[in-house]
Amino acid sequence: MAKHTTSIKHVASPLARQTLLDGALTSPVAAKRPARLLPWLQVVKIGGRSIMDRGADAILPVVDELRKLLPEHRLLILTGAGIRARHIYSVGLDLGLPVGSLAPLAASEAGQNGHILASLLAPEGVSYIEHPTVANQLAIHLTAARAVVGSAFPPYHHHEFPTSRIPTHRADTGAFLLADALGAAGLTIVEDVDGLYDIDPKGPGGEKAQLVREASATDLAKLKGSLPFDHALLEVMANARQLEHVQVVNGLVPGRITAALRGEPVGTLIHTSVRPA
Ligand code: GWN
Ligand code: ATP
Repeated sequence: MAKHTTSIKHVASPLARQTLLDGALTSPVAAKRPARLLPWLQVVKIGGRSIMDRGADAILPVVDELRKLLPEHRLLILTGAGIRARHIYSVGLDLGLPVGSLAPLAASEAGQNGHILASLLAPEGVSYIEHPTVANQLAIHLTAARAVVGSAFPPYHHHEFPTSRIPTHRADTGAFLLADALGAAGLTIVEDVDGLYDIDPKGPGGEKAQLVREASATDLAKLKGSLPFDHALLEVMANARQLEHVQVVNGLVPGRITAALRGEPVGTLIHTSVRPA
């Protein structure tokens, strides 16, 4: 007959017997910089409202530029949501839907925009890949093709933070979280303005707006006023592990995405707190 024991079997692990809630206890084990999974990957986030909603006039030149970049870079192209998400937010809010129900409704537009872009790049072997595929099979897809397209929206669904009625973690935040987690070579955020200005260049008094060439995410987080990206992006940038900066560029000006991927400062560089290893 098997002998029963009441003794506790300890797993040999430095974290086995301590709370995970105390940073002083976990940091000797957890403070190490994570590995770069795809250090050769360039992530490019294409604006939903700023690029995709403009239709052929804006999309086709961007597609042309991305196509020409394929021999030089391996790309994860991520798309944002635009006007249809704004509409669904207003309908959903009117009906009293919680933020966690609104998040996937808006996210589905980011996916639609990705499907559109992927169809246009299909002759180059580029496909739309689903969130679970981005999570688990990105490397094999990028071995088969120079680029793939996905939704930039993070799939928080009912896990979205209820800090506001509009989802706070949108496409810019999702693109950054992915690029940083993968240890990508860079993230370029493509918009319809030359970068970040001191005030909205398309708002009242916008003709006096000054372009900010360089800024830190921590300094920007303290500013009031509108931004051309999610405010939550600045919060996740403050906790970045790999990416030293992102660049916001104007996708309506041919050549800007190409220059940004080559490391040239052609928009606004926003620095995280990460320093070169
Ligand atoms: O549907 O366009 O992925 O890649 O946040 O969830 O709302 O889903 O709820 O793999 O899992 O609409 O169906 O849709 O955009 O997000 O996808 O075609 O479960 O490939 O099924 O995490 O694409 O979609 O919207 O990204 O951003 O089936 Mo779509 Mo999105 Mo497709 Mo995806 Mo959400 Mo899936 Mo998902 Mo849902
Ligand atoms: P999404 O992918 O989430 O739809 P998007 O990339 O399409 O986002 P918008 O939300 O349209 O981007 O943001 C870009 C717009 O932000 C610009 O067209 C500009 O008018 C506006 N904007 C507001 N504040 C600023 C600012 N301080 N500097 C530059 N642009 C600003």
